[in-house]
Amino acid sequence: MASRPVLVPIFGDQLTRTLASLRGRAKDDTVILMMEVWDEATYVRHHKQKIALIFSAMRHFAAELRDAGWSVDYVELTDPDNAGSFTGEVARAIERHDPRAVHIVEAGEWRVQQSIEEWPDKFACDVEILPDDRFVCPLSEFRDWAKDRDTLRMEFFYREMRRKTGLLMDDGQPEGGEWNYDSENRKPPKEGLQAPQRPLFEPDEITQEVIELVEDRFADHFGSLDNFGWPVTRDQAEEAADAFFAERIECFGPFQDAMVHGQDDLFHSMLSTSINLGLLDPLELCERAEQSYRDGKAPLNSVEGFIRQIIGWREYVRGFYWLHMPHLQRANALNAQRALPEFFWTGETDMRCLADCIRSTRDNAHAHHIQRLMVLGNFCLIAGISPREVQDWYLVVYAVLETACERELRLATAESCTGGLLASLLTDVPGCSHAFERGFVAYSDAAKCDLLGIERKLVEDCGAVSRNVALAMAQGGLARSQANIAVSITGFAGPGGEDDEEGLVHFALATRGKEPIHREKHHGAIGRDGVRLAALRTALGLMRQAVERRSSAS
Ligand code: DLZ
Repeated sequence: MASRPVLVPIFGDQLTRTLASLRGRAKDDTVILMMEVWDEATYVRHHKQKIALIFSAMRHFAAELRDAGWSVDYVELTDPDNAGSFTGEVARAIERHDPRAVHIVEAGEWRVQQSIEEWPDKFACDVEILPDDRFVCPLSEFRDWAKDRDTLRMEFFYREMRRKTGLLMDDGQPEGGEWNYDSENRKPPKEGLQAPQRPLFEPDEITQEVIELVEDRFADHFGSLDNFGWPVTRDQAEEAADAFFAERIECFGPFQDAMVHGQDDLFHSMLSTSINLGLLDPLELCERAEQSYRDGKAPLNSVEGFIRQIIGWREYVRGFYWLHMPHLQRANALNAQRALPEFFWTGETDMRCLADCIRSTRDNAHAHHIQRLMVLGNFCLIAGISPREVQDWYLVVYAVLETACERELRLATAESCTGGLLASLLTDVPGCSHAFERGFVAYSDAAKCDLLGIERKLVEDCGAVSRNVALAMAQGGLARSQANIAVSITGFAGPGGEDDEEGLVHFALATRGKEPIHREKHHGAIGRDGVRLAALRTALGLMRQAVERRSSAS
């Protein structure tokens, strides 16, 4: 490589050779960076199969890129110098390669996008964040569509996408005269209905190694690795798609709402993991589905239903997510507050449909849309289960408190701008209450001094939102509690005074017998909710690192 290259980080759900950051790039001027990082694998306690699938697909993709002549710098989870986060790893790669620029495709998750938006300020080289153009509807288009509507009906959005792509259109009208054929898609299963087995892929050496890694490092995560058979390469994903179009699409529509005990997937395509990782192109799949109909191999109701899942629901949920984040994370329009029943972890319930869906999720790391929405989702809606708890089950969270419980650690919080939100989050988790020792809400300067014993002069000299006050808050929280670990938050959630930097937040972590740690974040004017939510995430991240590194004895 003659001159300073461009560094192209590729995340685990960007495994596409035509990714915007690779398109048009010269191989001898590019270093691709792929990173297995602890933060991603543990920010929620992902299902074991999900971690194994992503790491295996990443390793296979790296090998495929190298075979094609790309230079790939791949950091494994077990690398002793692994920094544990995307930002930390990009920083290390910048030291190794001295690139003239970093080109990154925007993240699929708000949390990760927040961190990459900090890169231009953090790194000395140019950073270019490119739109992810693997979707039919760019986010700006979704925003325009949503702008003047009272209600955002998926069905109307879907019609726009049909018009835009021309899929199943006939001279400007929907093929067959209707936009939606769901009324034909609710057939009960006939006695003895048997779907063909979808292809399961025997783990090769790479996958086997990753499975062992996951068993070793993530032994206490939910789910089983016994049935791992997901496609981990583009070739395998295409084979899975071929089998769906040859054997199952015909019955997919009619039996879409059916469930048969012992046949977890029935006629569902099971292609979403490959689409979401980037191994399959969603539009190509829709075109193949349409072709099956045009060739007389699949009925219109099946094909329309399949296409609606992809250019309708998938695109709509993405647009809705970005439109409403970060508020969506804590939204609870029906004020549903009931805790998630214990049987969601064990599958032990007499309600057979629920037991089947939970067992299937544990064994396969997957629930198709009928299991997910019609059974699990409907149960949670009717029972008034807190949406946050349901989301956490899907993502399998609870990391901080569970680890603190296991290690018999006690936590304390000292909060200013988050006004007790962190304490509230830590008391949301049933069965772990004893790990949370106490919370101080010290919003005013006087409260910081009275409750946490901070000297008034320190607040006057440094300002309430400062490194020194954050450190003093965390140390005060530790001194005035029985906790082993205390975290503090003080910041400007905005809108504030002229001199206040909106979105600036200082954090500190105090651990008995250790030097306290300070962190500082500049979130910018992302709104009061946005700053507070981002602050919660950082504080939880600090706590998680602390509880994972400590046992109660230390
Ligand atoms: C889900 C996941 C996991 C478990 N681990 C990694 C990882 O170590 N490295 C990586 O590049 N991607 C991982 N992913 C997928 C990311 O979470 C996903 O790319 C981001 O959430 C997108 O914003």
